[in-house]
Amino acid sequence: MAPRRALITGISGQDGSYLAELLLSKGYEVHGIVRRVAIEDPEHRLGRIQHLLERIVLHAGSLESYASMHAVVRQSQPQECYHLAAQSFVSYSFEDEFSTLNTNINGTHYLLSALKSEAPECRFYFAASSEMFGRAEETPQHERTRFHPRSAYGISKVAGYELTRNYREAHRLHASSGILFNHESPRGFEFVSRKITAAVARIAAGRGGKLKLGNMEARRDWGYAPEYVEAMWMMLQQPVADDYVVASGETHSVCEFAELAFSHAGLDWREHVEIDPVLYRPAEVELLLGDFSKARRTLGWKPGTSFEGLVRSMVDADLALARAR
Ligand code: G4F
Repeated sequence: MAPRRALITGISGQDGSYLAELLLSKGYEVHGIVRRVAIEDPEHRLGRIQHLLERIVLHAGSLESYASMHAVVRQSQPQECYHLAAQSFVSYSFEDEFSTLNTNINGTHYLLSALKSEAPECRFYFAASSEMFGRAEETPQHERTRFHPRSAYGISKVAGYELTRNYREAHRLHASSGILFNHESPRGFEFVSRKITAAVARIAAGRGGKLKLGNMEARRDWGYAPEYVEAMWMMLQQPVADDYVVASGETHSVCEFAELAFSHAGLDWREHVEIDPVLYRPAEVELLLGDFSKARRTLGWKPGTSFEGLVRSMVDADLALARAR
């Protein structure tokens, strides 16, 4: 039997690389879309998928161009499409709302439209986000909790979620959204989790310096990224497309994250962390906590890594990196 063919946008990111590994392990033919500059400079820009390059097919394309999305879909003829690419840094979305909205909303629309015309049987996954809940009206948040996004990023994800639902209802696409809460790993430096664990390793290695953080009272529901990509795959194996919250079901503050990370390396966070008001966001999402009972019931998915396990494994990975330098 011919292998199933999957197309991943954002294949060079944290989730894309874990998802590519998962699909390859299941015997899929994996295609990915990356920017032309990445194909020309794989060593620097494709670091997370270096080890997969001989086993996947990369296409040059841009979320900003309908023509390029259409061409990649026509050429690759995917049976499953995972749309993970986005401008995904919430704080950057305050600096440039226009590019965040353009890339994230148009990119999703272009891809859905290309699938509708060139591969209408393809199953589609949209990477929605708990940022859509924003100033949430209820805790924990579930699939029916009203959205109140607090950033251009959150707004762009609500639009992508609605586009996905509309293509499901109006054009009969098998299109699902995963409303994923924060999910981390030793890969990916951009978010507060890795910023903290990398600083812990630097300080533990004697290279000093203070760690500057913004709002340490914000609370997030953090899980382990490789487990979350399994939920994405499970969604596309369902006979009927639907939307699911994927979360750990625990909430912790940034301060608790820092406290645990520093103490795991035998350090006291209070001696090494400074608050920098510049890092505060104009509108903060104060509290996220996900109710993943629908994913557990329907997909049979549940998280396997505790908050403590996640933080410790990220610190250990960064300590090992620092030692190897
Ligand atoms: O790690 P963060 O930047 O992640 P954030 O904003 O929650 O977004 C992440 O999770 C979303 C899912 O809910 C994804 F959709 C999104 O793409 C991304 O993966 O910030 C977490 C919290 C915030 O409250 C922020 O204000 O940490 C606070 N924070 C405090 N100091 C900081 C810092 N965040 C960053 N990035 N850097 C700081 O120095």
